[in-house]
Amino acid sequence: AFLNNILKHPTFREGKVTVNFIKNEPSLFEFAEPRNRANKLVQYLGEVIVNGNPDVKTIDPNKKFPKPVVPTYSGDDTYPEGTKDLLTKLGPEKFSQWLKNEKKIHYTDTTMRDAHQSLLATRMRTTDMMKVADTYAKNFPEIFSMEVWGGATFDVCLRFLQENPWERLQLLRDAMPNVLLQMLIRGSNGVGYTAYPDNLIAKFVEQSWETGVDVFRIFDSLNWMKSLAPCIEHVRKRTKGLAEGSLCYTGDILDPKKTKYDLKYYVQLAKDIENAGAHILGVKDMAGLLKPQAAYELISALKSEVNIPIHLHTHDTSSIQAAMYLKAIEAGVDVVDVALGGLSGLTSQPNFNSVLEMMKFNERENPLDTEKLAEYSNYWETVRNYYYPFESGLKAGSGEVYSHEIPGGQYSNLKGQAIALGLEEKFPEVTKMYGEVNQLFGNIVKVTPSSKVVGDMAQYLISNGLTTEDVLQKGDTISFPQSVISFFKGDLGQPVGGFPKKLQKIVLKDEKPYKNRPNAHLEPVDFEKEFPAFKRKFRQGMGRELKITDFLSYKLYPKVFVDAYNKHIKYGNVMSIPTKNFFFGMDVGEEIMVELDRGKNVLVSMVLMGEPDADGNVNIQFKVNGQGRNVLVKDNS
Ligand code: 3PY
Ligand code: ZN
Repeated sequence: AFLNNILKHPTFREGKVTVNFIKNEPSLFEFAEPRNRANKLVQYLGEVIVNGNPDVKTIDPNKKFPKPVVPTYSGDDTYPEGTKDLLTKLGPEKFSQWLKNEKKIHYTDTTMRDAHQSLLATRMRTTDMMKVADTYAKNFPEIFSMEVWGGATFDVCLRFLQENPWERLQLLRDAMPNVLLQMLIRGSNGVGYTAYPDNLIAKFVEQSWETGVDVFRIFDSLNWMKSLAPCIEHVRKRTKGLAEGSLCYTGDILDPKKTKYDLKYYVQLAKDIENAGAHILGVKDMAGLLKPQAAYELISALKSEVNIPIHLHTHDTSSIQAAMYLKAIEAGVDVVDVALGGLSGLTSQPNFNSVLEMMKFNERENPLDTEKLAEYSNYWETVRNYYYPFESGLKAGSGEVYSHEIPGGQYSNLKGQAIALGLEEKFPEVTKMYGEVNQLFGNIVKVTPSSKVVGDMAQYLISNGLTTEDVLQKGDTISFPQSVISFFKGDLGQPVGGFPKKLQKIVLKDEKPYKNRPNAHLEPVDFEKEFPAFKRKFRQGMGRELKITDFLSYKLYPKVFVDAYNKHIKYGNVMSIPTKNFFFGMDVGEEIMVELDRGKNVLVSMVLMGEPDADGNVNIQFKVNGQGRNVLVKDNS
């Protein structure tokens, strides 16, 4: 195919080829190989049929999958004007003032990011989002923003879903051009678990904006301004989007015994965030610890002390967070985060559909079409069936969250990890230990990635039958998890009040900690040199010219990128395989439509499956657009 592209190229045909011809002609690497692509597709399906999707650990053979009903939009093709149009018109500063002056409450819909991150271990696939994205944006242009990107979605897209996160963002942008799209970024840690060089984060922010992000919710996992401020600066300098600098809420400001994170602490942090140039103040209650009365006092204080609008985020792990929203709204909060009913509640956000009902006839009501909204909730509730292997198993709200303080987004992941380590029965002990490790670490802010460090340590102690007391008594004999060592060294920045010195010595042994920004210990990325080298190395297998966004994926997650690249070579683009088939394969006689490329669909049916031969190979017969294709798959069982 490559040779063919050369032979057909006009420069070649005109005989003007120079030494740089191949290097400068990206189109030579765009191969039209539909037959090859269809082969890869059935190869993927065959593997899943015979050996299962390696990401799916438990299968219920009796599980039924009702067909999701996609809601309609009764208007024409044009999109009603929304918040994105307003941002374009006003620019970020004036937009921020507009929001502050709004009387009615505004809503961010987190269904496509935090909701599934917190309920389904982030596994929601782009194809399920794309079925509803455009009509949703048309039916609900009044929405403040759609949180669709960042957090754990970036990693999970590449690592488990074999999707390109940038492609997801681009597709959602195209489908929702009228409303603000929002992402979550972990300050200097970007969308990863440790600090990256400043110039990499700056480029990442710039490309996120170019691809479609408007609202950057920026936080630091230790509430460290030295990590938050540079990221706010990147958004201000490199984009025309909104920098939402966020404080992470932990503890309980009403509890006189919990003095470390009190109202004064949060007010000062909020002022620092405003002074760093944020257009919006985010209050990020990642574990759902903010109680109703505390919310009233916190938001009232912040409203009187800062001049930017306030955007409130929570998780409903305790099941009382709608009450908290009501008090926050009473105190003047500007925007709250909600998830569509079918993906709301428990470790996710409060129920959008119900919060709307709660707000009916309230003086700050922002009325939306609740009947239409119910259709979308129903859609997600039905789609959720496909993701049953990733459910956390949590059945009811839990008051224990106030003692273990596990962020909603971490809970379902931690449960999955515990199962993988054979610790399922011990999960209540893991959560209790999580709370104890937090105290051992000096009561830190816990949100990705600091929360992962606490989780790793808790699991380590439970697996090895150790207590926190053992750590202090015989820590020199313990080989701590790598994330714990890195944390005590300073790789995630400095916690409020510093590290507990004795424990730091025990963990680091002879290694020296540092107190300046992790960036000071990292080499900046040499884009001029590294990007062209990256392109040369990987473009052949991708079958297309590589972009700066691919390079960013690679720099953020080198190993995950290479694994995804190798899978791409083997299976091609699998993102439009229907979710049921992506996770569970196909049944004999089943017929599915798959988009091989934009607008190019193929009809795939599974005809029959043979018995394994002497070498354990199974022959599966498919039809692709009516033509037979055989696939041989080694049965690994
Ligand atoms: C993330 O960083 O992914 C979070 O959702 C933190 O709450
Ligand atoms: Zn969250």
